[in-house]
Amino acid sequence: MNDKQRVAHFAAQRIKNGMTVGLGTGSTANYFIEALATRVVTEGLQVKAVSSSVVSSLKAQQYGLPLLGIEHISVLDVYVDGADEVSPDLSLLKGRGADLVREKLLAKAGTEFWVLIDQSKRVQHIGQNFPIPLEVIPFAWQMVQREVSQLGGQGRLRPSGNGDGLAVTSHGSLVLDVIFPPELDTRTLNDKLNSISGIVEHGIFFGLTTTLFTGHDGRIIEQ
Ligand code: ABF
Repeated sequence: MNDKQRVAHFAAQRIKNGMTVGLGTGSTANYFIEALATRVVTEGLQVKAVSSSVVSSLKAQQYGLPLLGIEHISVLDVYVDGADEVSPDLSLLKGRGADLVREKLLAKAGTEFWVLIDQSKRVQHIGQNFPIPLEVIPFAWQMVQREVSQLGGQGRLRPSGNGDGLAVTSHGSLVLDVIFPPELDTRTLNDKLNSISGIVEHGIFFGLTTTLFTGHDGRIIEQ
């Protein structure tokens, strides 16, 4: 078992009967979905699940987890997801998989938000290893780019997976990946990005994590 699997199994053991659980997206979230489904099948654990992406919905269905449509819920007991970067104040960078909107809605709807990572995701500051993804309304992308450049950001539209066009999210938005000057602190950047018209959502998750579980050399660190 690798650290991502171990941390996902650990978190799945924390889910209690009757909970409504948000399912994240990515390899760690996949391990969590699998571990949770195993408990449902083998222990008769009763949960309702809400998914953050089509891929995770398919995964949940494959394992027989009962799913609610996101439009049917306003709160969750817990949202469980991975991250691309986690800084010491438990701010996150997410969204390398492009679909940010559902992930942030579920993270905010969760009474708790559990973040599952291995040690490779720890950074000193958000944006250290990856640009910040901004999901933008297509016709506004140049206006958004101009506004972020006034903050010192350098952005480019994300190409599609096969490289012959642009990445388009499931909501029909484009993704502008932006490198900001490292001296811009996460709170300030989060506030500024929240206020720019044309940005549907962005990849900084500030002040949302309630518990971080890190798998590190076979151990789980909880904070
Ligand atoms: C998606 O998957 C993204 O928001 C997050 O960035 C990433 C984490 O991936 P993994 O668990 O595969 O490392 O949720």
